[in-house]
Amino acid sequence: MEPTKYIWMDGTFVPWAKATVHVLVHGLHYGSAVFEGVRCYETPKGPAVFRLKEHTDRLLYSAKAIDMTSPFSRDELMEATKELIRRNKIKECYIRPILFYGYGKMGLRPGGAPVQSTIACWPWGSYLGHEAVRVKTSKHIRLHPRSVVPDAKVSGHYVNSIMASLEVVGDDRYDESLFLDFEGNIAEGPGENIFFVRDGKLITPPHGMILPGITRDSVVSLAKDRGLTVTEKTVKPEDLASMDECFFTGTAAEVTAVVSIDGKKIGNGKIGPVTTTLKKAYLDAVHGKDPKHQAWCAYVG
Ligand code: PPE
Repeated sequence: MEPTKYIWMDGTFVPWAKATVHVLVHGLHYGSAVFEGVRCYETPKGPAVFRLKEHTDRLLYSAKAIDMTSPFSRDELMEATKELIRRNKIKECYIRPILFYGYGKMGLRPGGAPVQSTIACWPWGSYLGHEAVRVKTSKHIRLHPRSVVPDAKVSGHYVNSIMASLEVVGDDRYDESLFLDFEGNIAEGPGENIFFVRDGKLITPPHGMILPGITRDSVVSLAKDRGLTVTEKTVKPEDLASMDECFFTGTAAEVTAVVSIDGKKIGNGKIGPVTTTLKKAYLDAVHGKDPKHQAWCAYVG
């Protein structure tokens, strides 16, 4: 991780190395924190944070899932994000806001622990490391929707994603893992949503078991703008043989082609035309080059 100059912490900007906490913060012990992953891109009008409002809204929605009240409003968090980028004088970066239960209370009822908030940013290039990835179905299932609030981005949930990710570490046949849900349907990657293309039409697993990604939502709009049909429906592993293309979406992963699952090729095993079109559409939109979606770009100024 390449440090930047400042981190926003509880309302003030502190030098990167000074943004520290006590080892007894509640969030460290129990995962009682909520976070976002956001990206800022260079555009013809200067740096712009992609869908900052939607990410900030999701952060505050996630906080509610663990009965946390943010000390800062949506507008304050959005302004802090933009000011952080201005102060760090960075054109493109990954942004990581987090709200966590802090120091002063142990035990499983977090009420009484102070809520702390930080926003950091740093350069983060290719997340999956390849233009096209080979995926392995995890032996772990996506968290049961009744065990957690599945559409909240709670830090503790991510142990599930870590378990799945560790399965492909050191295995040079695979680049990323994939979760099935408790009913055996394809759910999502450990940090990405998934789409399939069959006969020129897009299919993606529905809300309910997944984190409903903001990239997923953007790609659905961009596909519809191009006259493509998008259906949200369950996909079973046995349906994979009939799919022509597959790709992951996510803030970190952007649009990344999936060319095989469990060693079996998807379509001809190459990056497909619909994936290529939507990847370009997404990269144009984040770089402020899609006139229809200017509202997605929060210009830092
Ligand atoms: N599912 C999961 C489980 C997930 O973590 C992400 C984001 C998505 C789907 C896609 O959501 P969105 O970014 O709104 O399109 N994963 C974040 C964390 C990655 C990390 O390793 O940290 C991200 O992409 O920033």
